[in-house]
Amino acid sequence: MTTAEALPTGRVAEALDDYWDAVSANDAERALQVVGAALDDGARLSAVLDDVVAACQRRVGGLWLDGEWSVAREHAATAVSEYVVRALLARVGGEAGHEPAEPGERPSPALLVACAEREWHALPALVVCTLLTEAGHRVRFLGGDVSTRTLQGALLDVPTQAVLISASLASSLLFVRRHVETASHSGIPTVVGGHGFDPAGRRARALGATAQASGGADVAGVVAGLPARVRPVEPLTGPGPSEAALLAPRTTAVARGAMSRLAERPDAPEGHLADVLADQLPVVVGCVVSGLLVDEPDVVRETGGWLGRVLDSRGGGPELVDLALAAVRDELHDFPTAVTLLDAATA
Ligand code: B12
Repeated sequence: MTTAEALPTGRVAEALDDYWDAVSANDAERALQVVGAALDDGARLSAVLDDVVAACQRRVGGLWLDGEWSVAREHAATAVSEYVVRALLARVGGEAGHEPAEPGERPSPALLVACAEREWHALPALVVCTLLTEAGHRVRFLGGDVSTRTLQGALLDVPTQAVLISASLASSLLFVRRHVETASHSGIPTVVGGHGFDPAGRRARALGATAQASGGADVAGVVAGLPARVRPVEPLTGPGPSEAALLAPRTTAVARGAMSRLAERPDAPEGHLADVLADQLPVVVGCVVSGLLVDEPDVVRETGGWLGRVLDSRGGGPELVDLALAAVRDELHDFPTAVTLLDAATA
């Protein structure tokens, strides 16, 4: 059933408009009332999450990209939506009942949902938790920025059916791989998802994930098709993964070095534009790490396109992206595979 069938025509648009007003006013209670009213009118939970909450977040992202909203406003809006989705999760019975009913009784296996390390985008994973809980699964949400150690601890604490890993950033793939390794070494299958992945599942396969799902619509079916146990993933070998391992701890240093190179130019970016570029370059270098790991120049090509939009709306011309990528390339002179990857991405 589509959203249009679930709600009278125009009702979703109305809910989205009201929700947007509440979110932009940082009024979490009102935002919750809006989605509560839509659900009471017969809207499906998945429709409310996709067509109201996620749609609002996309609008927030567009405003930041266009330079109209600050990161602080983006955070505040996301906090409202997180409040709403946590309330919806509680409404479908989530995060409760993890303890065994009787002392000594072993709880049934749960789905562990975790963001990759350094990944702050927790809301997408929370939406997935809510829909899986509604579908009858026992779900445990570990939150944003989950370290390997935290995941290891959780796997010891909770009998686990599968680990679901969320990555909104294409620069997170190395950290996704660590979660895949951790889970598979305990025999536990993994499902990955989020904007960091390509729809065809190429990156997920390269990282050794058991499966990928696009979101709430297909995740329950993907979980149903998982094997009970998996073998430990094979190590990633070859020049790309080797350079990725060496480069990852130097991401910030490489980004800083590239900024210093740019600063020496007569046409160097200045002021706010330079600050924005300095903020984004570690993400670009992180995408080079990801591209090396999964052997895919597209990861870097996409981040170049995104950087272009960010800089363009802040007064940087298209040539600034080319200059920035060239400065990163120069800074990576000790990483020949990374240089080849960047050349392929910018060809
Ligand atoms: C809000 C937001 C932020 C906030 C996050 C605040 C917070 N507390 O969460 C802040 C301001 C901190 C932020 C920061 C950054 N962000 Co941001 N952010 C967003 C934004 C606008 C919304 C994210 C969101 O809440 N979505 C809502 C959910 C419901 O939507 P969803 O992702 O579509 O979720 C579905 C699917 O993805 C899927 N799914 C997701 N995870 C999983 C997991 C599994 C297992 C499965 C099966 C499915 C699944 O199912 C979900 C439900 O259907 C997105 C843009 C967007 N359109 O989503 C950018 C976006 C994710 N951000 C982006 C970037 C680049 C950044 C920054 C690097 C920018 C910067 N340098 O400042 C930083 C990085 C911070 C970090 N270390 O994580 C890019 C990522 C591009 C990429 N693929 O690499 C995006 C896509 C924006 C863009 N188009 O450029 N961001």
